[in-house]
Amino acid sequence: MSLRDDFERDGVVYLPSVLTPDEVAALARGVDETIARPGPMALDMQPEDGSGRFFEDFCRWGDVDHLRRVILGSAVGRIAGELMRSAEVRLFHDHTLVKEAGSSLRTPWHQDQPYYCIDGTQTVSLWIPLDPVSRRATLEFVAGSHGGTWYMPRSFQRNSAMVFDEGTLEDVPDVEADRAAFPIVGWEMSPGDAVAFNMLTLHASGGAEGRRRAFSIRMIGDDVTYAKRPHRTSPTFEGIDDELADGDALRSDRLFPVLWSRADGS
Ligand SMILES: O=C(O)CCC(=O)C(=O)O
Repeated sequence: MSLRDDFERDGVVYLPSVLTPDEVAALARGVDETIARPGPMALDMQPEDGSGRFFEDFCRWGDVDHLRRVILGSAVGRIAGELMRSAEVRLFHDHTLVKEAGSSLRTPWHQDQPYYCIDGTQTVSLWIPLDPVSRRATLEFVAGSHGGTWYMPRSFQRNSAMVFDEGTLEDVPDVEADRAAFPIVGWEMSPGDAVAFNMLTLHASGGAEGRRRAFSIRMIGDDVTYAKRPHRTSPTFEGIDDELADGDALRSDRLFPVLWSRADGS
């Protein structure tokens, strides 16, 4: 079995040492800069028990040089192209996710694609920790859950329906209540390792032990198209409707730059 077969079957694979030490250091500097200078979509969640906060920011590749350098210059585009069997790979967006040491905030079970303005099957997200992550605190997945069902996207803070009207999609199953009933996978990880997963694969993570900085690079392949949704997506893309109509391929070099193509890369 190849890694690509595993990715297609399980919707997730573990990839050790995807980034070089220099790239890990650059991403860490980029994440520090992002926290110091949050963007318009940044969220800062403080748990009620006063433990460490959970900081998130989206789409910072355009103005944080260290992030852009790694996204455009590392192996991530080629890896995505091979996993998705895509002739071309575009960046969809980046997502910074930092849990401070001791944070009790769990990331609830969810799929990513229902939060987004895209349809299609050639999707992959690389979640890359910049600090060591134990098996207990790591990102976990329900293997094979990318097979077709779309679950309702909900706000992590308020649990309210997002993007689609309440009641139009079924709710995420209560995986935590019956973990033994689901094929849950997850890996202890070192800085610069990645888990690569389809944007429909159910995933979640525990709170943080030490400080846990992670960076997700989300990439799309040939069959992905723009999908207008009834409500605001997360993230949003400024000016997208001036460039793309519902159903168009995401061919905007301004918003979604090409990271790799088979002709260049093979
Ligand atoms: O870092 C986390 O806790 C969650 C990550 C996640 O859900 C994602 O990258 O899609």
